[in-house]
Amino acid sequence: METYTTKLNNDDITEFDEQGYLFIPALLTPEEAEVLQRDIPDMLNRQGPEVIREPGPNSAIRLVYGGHVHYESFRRLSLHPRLLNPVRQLVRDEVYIHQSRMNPKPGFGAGGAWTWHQDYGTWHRIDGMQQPKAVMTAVFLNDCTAVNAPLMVVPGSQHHGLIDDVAEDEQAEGYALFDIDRQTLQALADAHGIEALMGPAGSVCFLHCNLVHGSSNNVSPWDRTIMYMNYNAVSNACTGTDRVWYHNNRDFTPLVALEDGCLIG
Ligand SMILES: O=C(O)CCC(=O)C(=O)O
Repeated sequence: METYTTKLNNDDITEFDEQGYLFIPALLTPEEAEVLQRDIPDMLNRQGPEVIREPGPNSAIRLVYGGHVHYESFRRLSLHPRLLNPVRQLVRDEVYIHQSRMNPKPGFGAGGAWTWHQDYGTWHRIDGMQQPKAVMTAVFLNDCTAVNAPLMVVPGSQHHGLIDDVAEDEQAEGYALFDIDRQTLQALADAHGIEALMGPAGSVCFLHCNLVHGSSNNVSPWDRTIMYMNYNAVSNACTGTDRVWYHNNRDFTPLVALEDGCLIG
């Protein structure tokens, strides 16, 4: 099978360093995506504190943390060489999982918006991550299109470093989100534009943890599920201990990749 396999080329790495993200459509095959999709209903039925709901009367599920611990399929995904090896190349270090979370973004307006933010803001201010040497991987579990609230990014915005937050928004219990103010977003978007990440299930985007990103609510009838595997450099292990393991994993053991066929073998 010819794939992007397990190694990025220099152009890929340059693109990531310049743009703050690298999008690889269909990095996982439809069969591999299907293996992951099978565990979505069970994840959505979980009752633990790792399940975060939308605020207000809506109560749809906004995030489910810790899937790489609770499900064999996602454990294998977290160690998949097509994710793990590129991430190592991008952070230039061995990595561990800082956290994983699934955002199901359900249709018919139930899946809420994400205001513009950088994930490093929370990880630095709350989890004690010292440097922005972490990479988020967004693994599409559904097709992401123009109409089902795709993830949007401001290319190159990671070069501006950690942007002062306006407020910590407690829009979902247990999940701090440091919004970016309007003036800053306007300037960044005018300078760099905004890109929507779209592709079939199995596509993967590697995102710099300081990249400004967000999404609108999903008014389409189609769910837009993305699994985020968020890796941190081992040399950059978090010092904070306030948050539970599924927000701020304390096991910094360098991850070892499985075989390429690990999801379907
Ligand atoms: O999946 C989305 O639409 C946005 C999620 C997000 O920004 C995040 O989890 O930090």
